[in-house]
Amino acid sequence: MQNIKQEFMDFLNKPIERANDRELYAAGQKLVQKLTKDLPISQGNKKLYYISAEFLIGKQLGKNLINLGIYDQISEILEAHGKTIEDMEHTEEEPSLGNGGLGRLAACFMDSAATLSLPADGIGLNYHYGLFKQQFVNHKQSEEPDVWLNEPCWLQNTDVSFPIQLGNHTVHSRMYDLDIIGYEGGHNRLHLFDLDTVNGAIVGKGISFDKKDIDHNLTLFLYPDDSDMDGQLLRIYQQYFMVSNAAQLILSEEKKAGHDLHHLDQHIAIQINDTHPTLVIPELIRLLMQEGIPMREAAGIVTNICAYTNHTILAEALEKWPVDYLWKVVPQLMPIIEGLDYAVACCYSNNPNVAVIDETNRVHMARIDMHFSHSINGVAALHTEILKNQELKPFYDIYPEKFNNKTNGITFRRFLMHSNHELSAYLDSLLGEEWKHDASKLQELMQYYNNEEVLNKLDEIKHNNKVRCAAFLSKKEGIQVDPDSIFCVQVKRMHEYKRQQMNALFAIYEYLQIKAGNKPERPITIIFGGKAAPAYTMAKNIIHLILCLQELIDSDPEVRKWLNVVMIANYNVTKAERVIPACDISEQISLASKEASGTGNMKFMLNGAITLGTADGANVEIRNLVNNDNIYIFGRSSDEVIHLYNTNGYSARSYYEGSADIRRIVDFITSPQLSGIGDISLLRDLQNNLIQKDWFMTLLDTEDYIHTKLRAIHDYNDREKWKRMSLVNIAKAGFFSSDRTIDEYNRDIWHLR
Ligand code: 26V
Repeated sequence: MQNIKQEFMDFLNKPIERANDRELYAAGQKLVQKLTKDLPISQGNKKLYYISAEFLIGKQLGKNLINLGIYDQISEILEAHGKTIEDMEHTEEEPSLGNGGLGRLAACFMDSAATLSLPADGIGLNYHYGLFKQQFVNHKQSEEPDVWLNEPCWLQNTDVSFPIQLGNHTVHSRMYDLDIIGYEGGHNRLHLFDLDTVNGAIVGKGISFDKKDIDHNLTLFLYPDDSDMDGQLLRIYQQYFMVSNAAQLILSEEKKAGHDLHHLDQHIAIQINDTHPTLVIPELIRLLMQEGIPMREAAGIVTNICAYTNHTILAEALEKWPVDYLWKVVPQLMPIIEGLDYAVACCYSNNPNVAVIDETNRVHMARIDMHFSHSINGVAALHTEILKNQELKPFYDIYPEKFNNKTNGITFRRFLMHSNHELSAYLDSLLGEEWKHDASKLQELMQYYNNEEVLNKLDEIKHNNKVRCAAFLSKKEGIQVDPDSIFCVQVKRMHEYKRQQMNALFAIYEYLQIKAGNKPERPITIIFGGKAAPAYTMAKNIIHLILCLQELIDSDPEVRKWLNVVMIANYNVTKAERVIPACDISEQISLASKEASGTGNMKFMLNGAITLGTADGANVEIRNLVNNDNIYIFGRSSDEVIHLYNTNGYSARSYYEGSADIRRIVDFITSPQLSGIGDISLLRDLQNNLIQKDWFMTLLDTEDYIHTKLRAIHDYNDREKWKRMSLVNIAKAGFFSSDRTIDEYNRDIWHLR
């Protein structure tokens, strides 16, 4: 303790009382970096490289202090001098290196692999302006560069650099490293590649820039707009830049270790996180061929090394690049890709659905992954079954042994210990600290199922978190919410399949009820948060509807007392940590079959919220763990939905015309009340889409959703029942620790030990 304090004071170099928040943060960072230097890098016979376009790592200081075991000490030291650890943490900018679930999963996996002392490095890109920063202007989303890279920074400059051929010229990369410190465990690294010539000054209005100016734009943004050819070329440039760096780094480390490249598969494993890093397969083959290994053998080695994770069945995410584009961006890879296509055609020429290059001359990235990896995994049990039996069935027929499930997980260090200190400390007092290393120990909470004192304390903690969240929203977002209302929370990327629009329809339903004099049993607060892809019009229209509703309700004192709709701008990991512990009802309402897993659902459960959801993704596994009594499942099953798609059997209009209730709430979207606030053309587009198209079948489940949500709100008033449900959810959440997930990846795929 004394040591830590002294070191902290040395770095601060002034009395704590006189330091400002920024200085406290800088000293905290230096302390972490000093302690990290003494931690040896995880070692072993075999090493994993986790390649991902996204690493949504969140702020680093608090998490690192927790994992180093000194969070509480630092907190006490600061408090003894009139400061808090929040003062120290809040000035850190959150790295904008991800979009949603896939990127956050990569971050949780890095934390767990380090905690389990598995040798596992991440490889990605250092996006200067991230995805984008979301603001609301005139009830609409607008996008700005997310300027997150500033001093003092966690990234360390290295002198590692590789030549990368981009089209017809060669650039030289630079590697930045970020320490990944496990919880009382190992130490790994995240390698983020960049280009010195990239220049933020080329960004004009919003997030617009010259897409052809590769040397200056390459690592500016994650998922730059790809609605035109230049945008798609830029995506391929980014992907190749990422994986060529990865492949060269891996080979240089292997050579340094003196390993025989013919037996590379004994020493390394590569996990390909969705299709974005797929080109690592031909790139590694190419580099091995340069080392004198014949193509056939090189392809075999690479297949033994690589494993592919699928994160979505949505067609829009299954990347298919035109051959011409690849000839332009990566001509050096095309002979390899053609060779792989030929190898596949030799075996399966009668099966055009598995060809690497299809009849329209597009290269299917996922197909490269599936032929030339030894493992193909989905991210929840239901999702993996859908991959095997529907989406990827032609591949399952060829390679049944490659398919396996790895249900996602989350790190409890961030989503409980850091985000919900009070609950974490209370669990310690009840169960001891073992759950922090063995999350299944949370089950022991079940012994308190009938213990009134424990139930009341858990409820008190939830209420305290709601008060804290309300204060945060008021201070940082200018949003007022009532901590005594029920908090229904839906925070995630904006997408039609996630059906935020259905939640908005519930809000309209309640609004109309209140206007008709039917008050809910308790005031309801509906909290939204999430970004829409800049080119995704319908997702932006949904945001517009939500923001118009927010204003309509807020300006109506009669309704405001009973119903509140709020949308948090620029939802990110930091805001997630504030809102998740405060949630009562966790909204996981995707169209069944479409949400591969979801990981927010796990975070809410762990923090004692009750899931209101469809039988989709990991919701199914949550239900199996807590039983039907402790979750609200509604809506059509994935089998029914898949059948509707296959038979063209869904007609939104028939739901609209068939129910007066649905008609009333859908009609309200273009009511004078809402169009007086918003843009009638956007609201009309959304309404027309719901009635005429509704590709993600909102109206199919809307009535069931409304009834089930009202039942949940009713049950909330049976306080004893609700408290028990909450306890069961916390107790059963242990399965969703990413330590368990990583253990399974290692056991079945990587074999690092
Ligand atoms: C794909 C694409 C395709 C090109 C345009 C930009 C873009 C951006 C992201 C993606 C992939 C999104 C995939 C994703 O985040 N999937 C989520 O992965 C989570 C972790 O496995 C899972 O829990 C969610 O259900 C799934 O939606």
